[in-house]
Amino acid sequence: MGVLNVTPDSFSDGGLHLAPDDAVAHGRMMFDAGASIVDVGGESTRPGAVPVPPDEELRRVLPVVEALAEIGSVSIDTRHAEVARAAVGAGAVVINDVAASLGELAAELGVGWVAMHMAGEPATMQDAPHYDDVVGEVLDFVVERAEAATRAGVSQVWIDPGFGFGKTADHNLVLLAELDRFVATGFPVLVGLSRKRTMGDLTLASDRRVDPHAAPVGPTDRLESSLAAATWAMTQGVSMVRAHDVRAHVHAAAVVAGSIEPKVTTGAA
Ligand code: HH2
Repeated sequence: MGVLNVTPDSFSDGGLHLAPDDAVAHGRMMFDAGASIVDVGGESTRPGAVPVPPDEELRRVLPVVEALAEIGSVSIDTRHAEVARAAVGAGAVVINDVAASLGELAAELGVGWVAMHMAGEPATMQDAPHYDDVVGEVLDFVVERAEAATRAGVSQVWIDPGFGFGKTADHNLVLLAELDRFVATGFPVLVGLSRKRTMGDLTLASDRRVDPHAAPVGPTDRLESSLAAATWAMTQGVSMVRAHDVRAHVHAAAVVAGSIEPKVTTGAA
């Protein structure tokens, strides 16, 4: 799943694709690089993000969804029912729902749905995240939502632990370590780890073992760490990886798939 944020303030690609033509060109590039689906979002949900009024979100995403839906499968990354409804009208086939509250709408519209876990709201979710049992609580939440959506008639439901959404780095790492418990539910699992802060934390700690004054590792310098995390997740059995650097992740997926099920993958003699 390629990430396409049509926003001025997303944490790693904010402002890069604000003009619809630029966004569509980037989406096309991600399809060409092997993305199965492009995830279009018009509101940043990074920690501390200011909410965007739905009419502005719609203005950003609709022309982009409409154009990309002509090329391939598009998901709409939104928390707002009216945005999801209009995006599906424009051709989106999946609602990527970071608040996991639009399952019934997905059933009504006959589209796929991602149930992601978020503790609280983006503006405040990183203030003091607390869980007694982070894996158990996140798992119970997404499974309960996924089962309800399935009962409501959604035929394609993914569950997503929501890395970085009201979670400390330790919470994220425990969730990553225990991804197999999500896979064991039988629901396909989606993970979004690409360029996130935990990648920066781990790589900075590694750099500082060599140089105590090493500078923090910014979002666009987190490709290798993101790939390592995505590769781990794929070996645990996740079904979809949400990523900014599509070609690199598709290559990683090809190597994981080839290692799990060896077969000839090139035409070379
Ligand atoms: N992460 C982000 C946004 N949407 N959706 C799912 N299902 N899972 C995720 O982990 C996820 C998501 C945040 O990343 P990004 O879109 O790059 O940034 P921003 O929220 O700043 O636009």
